Amino acid sequence: MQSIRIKQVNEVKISKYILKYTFEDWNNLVESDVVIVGAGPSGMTAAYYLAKAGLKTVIFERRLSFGGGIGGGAMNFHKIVIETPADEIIKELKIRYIEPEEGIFIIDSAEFMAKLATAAIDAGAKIIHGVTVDDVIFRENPLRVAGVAVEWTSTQMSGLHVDPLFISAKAVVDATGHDAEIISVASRKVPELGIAVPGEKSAYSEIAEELVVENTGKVAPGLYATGMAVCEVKSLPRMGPIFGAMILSGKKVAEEIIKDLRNS
Ligand code: 48H
Ligand code: FE2
Repeated sequence: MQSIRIKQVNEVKISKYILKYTFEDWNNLVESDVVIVGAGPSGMTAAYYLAKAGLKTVIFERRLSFGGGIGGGAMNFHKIVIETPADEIIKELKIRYIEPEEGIFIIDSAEFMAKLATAAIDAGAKIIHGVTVDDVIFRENPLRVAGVAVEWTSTQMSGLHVDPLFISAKAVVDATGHDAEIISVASRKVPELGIAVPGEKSAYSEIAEELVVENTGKVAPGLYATGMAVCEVKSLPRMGPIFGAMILSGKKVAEEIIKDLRNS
């Protein structure tokens, strides 16, 4: 058997390449068009459409994985339910499905998260893992959210007080899921934005899906809600393990931001 010749690389070279190209990316991302917080279904769908429209888009994700709640599905079962018209998005991303009845689509959770991530990345979005967003930047005249504060998740977990770095953005998207963490912190620390976070309601799936999509969008200048964060902010019912509204909401928030940034 022929032996495989592997290029020899020493530790210093490995470190230098990682540092050089990481900092190149961060120096570029520090002034982004759009910061999305959370790589769940809504955040990754939004990133796909925003990057496709040519906007410099970054997702900061607290965990070291993609997908948010997708992987957990319902009680860890690996099938995901999507309903029309969200099938247009899964068909665009070439996600395989079963259609047991007209308008209902069953897909695999692993394929769903992998293909959403691939679509966002191929369109040009960056996904940075292991980073938690814990605050916003705001500006007056006119009053607006102008970016975010970021910290390593591991530093946060250590309990040490370490100041964050700041990333500027023309639009910040809260795609953090049930807790609407970014909108909550903005509502608490910048009360003049006038945001209230009443909290989500119990399940009522039939109406919740449409309500989430309808209520997706701007909550304050520069700050947008998508996915389950919309339920938290607009006091809407949850829907349980059905994901059509999450990706339709991600697409809608992207379209709204594209329109707002073109007009400004
Ligand atoms: C960095 C953060 C931060 C932070 C959180 O929960 P997600 O999957 O969010 P959505 O809204 O795209 O999808 C919701 C869906 O998964 C779900 O829970 C549904 C449909 N529930 C219905 C029901 O009735 O229960 O993803 C959010 C992501 C996660 O990956 C978090 O780790 C991440 O955001 N995240 N990342 N900084 N401050 N907070
Ligand atoms: Fe959930």
